[in-house]
Amino acid sequence: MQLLHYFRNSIFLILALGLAGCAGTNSAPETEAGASETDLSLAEAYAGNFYIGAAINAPQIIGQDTAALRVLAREFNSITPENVMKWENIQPGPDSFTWEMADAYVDLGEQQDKWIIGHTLVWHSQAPAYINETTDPDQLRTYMEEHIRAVAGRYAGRIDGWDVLNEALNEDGSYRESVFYKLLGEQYIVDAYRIAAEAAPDAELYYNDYNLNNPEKRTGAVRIVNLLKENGLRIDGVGMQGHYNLNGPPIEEVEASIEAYAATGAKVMFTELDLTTLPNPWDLQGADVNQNFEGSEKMNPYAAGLPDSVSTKIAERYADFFNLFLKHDEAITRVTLWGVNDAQSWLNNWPIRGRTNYPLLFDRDSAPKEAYDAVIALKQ
Ligand code: 9MR
Repeated sequence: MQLLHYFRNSIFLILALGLAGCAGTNSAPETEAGASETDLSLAEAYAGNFYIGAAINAPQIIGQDTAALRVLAREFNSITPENVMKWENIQPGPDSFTWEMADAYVDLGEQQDKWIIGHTLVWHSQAPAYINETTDPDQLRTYMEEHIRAVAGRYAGRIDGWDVLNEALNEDGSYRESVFYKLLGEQYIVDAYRIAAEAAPDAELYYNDYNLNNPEKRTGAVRIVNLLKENGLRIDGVGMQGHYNLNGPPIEEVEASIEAYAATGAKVMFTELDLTTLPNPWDLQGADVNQNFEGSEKMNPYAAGLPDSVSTKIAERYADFFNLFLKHDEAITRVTLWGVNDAQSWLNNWPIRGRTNYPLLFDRDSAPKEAYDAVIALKQ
């Protein structure tokens, strides 16, 4: 399936290049995004390497954010639902499902011929109260099984890859004490992947987490992959979320994790890439995390615009990461940005609400940024 997508992309690329050649490129019309139509888009430029994805939100799914949708159509060939498939949104009660937005998400992906990701089946966060408040292991196992069968089963053959389990590890590589782990132990992981494989036999199945560059957490993720393999189960890839900043993590740490996951035989994906450009209160020496930083100018330094020097720093950091991804493109099958444009980014509201952040490749008007140019330039 994935090969087929690559093949289709390559054909598209050859056609596009052929047309460009015939038309004569000098008078190329400008697109809304500012790029020339005969320039390669991100998806086209990286078609031989890996998918280029974006997380999309509700206004985009329902067609309200038209500028973002134009960029999505042209620049990306994979999508992830930022929020609409989370448990509390899709199954708020044991017997109630709200399929509308998730259905619209998959329809959009099919209309635009995207590699469609499902996010996420089992996660301690954004789970409804009836899950978090369960105290009976059998009841919880049944809830989890019904949820995976219903959701993964509904989109079987349409969703290409599922984040089956999300963020199940602590930073030291041990298992997070989620309600699932507390009541069911490690077996819940084995069960989740067995059920997902049955419900969506054609979808790739992933483990997804943040800070997977961290050596201790890396060990935990490798343990999960091996646990599944030892149980005769399928795990197709490890998703490194990639919520990074301008200084950390070190590229070498990220590379060591790519190599460790690839060595297990799993594909590697960057599933939620963004680079925060704002200060983090937890990085400040002696900062009181309970202090309220909302509205603080010190913590929101670029509210009126980004200085060129910082824009260039972001671009260089993106280029460093994409160089690394290209170096490991045999293992890496997808790089997904956590949003189409800066306006949409969760980082405007985390860890402090209401800031102006610049973490993605397109600006608030969905125009390509210096970082976009830097990423494209690696393929020219
Ligand atoms: O970007 C998402 C934000 O809009 C939601 O409020 C939040 C809680 O559901 O989740 C954010 O996305 C998270 C993703 O699902 C899992 N990894 C971390 C992402 C950023 O918090």
